[in-house]
Amino acid sequence: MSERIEIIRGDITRSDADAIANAANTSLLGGGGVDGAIHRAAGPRLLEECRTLHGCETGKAKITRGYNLKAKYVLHTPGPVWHGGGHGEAEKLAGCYRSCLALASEYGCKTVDFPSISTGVYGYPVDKAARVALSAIAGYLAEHPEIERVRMVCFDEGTKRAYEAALAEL
Ligand code: AR6
Repeated sequence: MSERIEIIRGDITRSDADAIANAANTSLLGGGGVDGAIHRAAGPRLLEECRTLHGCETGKAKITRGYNLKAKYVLHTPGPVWHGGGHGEAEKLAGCYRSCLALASEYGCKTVDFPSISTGVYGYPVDKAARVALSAIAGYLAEHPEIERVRMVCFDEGTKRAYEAALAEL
């Protein structure tokens, strides 16, 4: 299944995948980083729909339409804040990827793009996060042929290198 996973450098707000994931917070009411960028690019109707969702637990996901984005759907998932690794961070981070992909399957998406969840403001070390993310994605794809392609859209070169290294280890 790792031939269905790609690592690219780019801006996820420009993605043409069926669905993009958003590294949100539990309020689902927007924030900085990739969350802010996705809300700006999608337009104010995204926040209106998010207000109807009443938040989301860390490690789970909720879906909205994509509005002004090319992507048809946004998969909003609050990643864990890094507290040293002994507080269930890896299981929660894996849950983010699995929950987003389960919603993508349910809504008939064939292609899904992810940002590097939790490795910005939330402080998750990117090498560790990349291994957790890619093993969760690969595990899901092994059981779900309906998802044809998953891309990690990395905003900077260091993040891209970390995901490439983790993909090579799968
Ligand atoms: N496209 C792809 N990746 C991006 C983009 C973009 N346009 N912009 C930033 N990144 P972060 P977190 C990368 O901090 O750590 C928000 O305020 C960024 O370089 O956005 O999960 C939420 O509301 C980094 O590699 O998310 C939460 O409160 C990655 O996206 C909190 O931040 C994630 O960085 C979530 O923190």
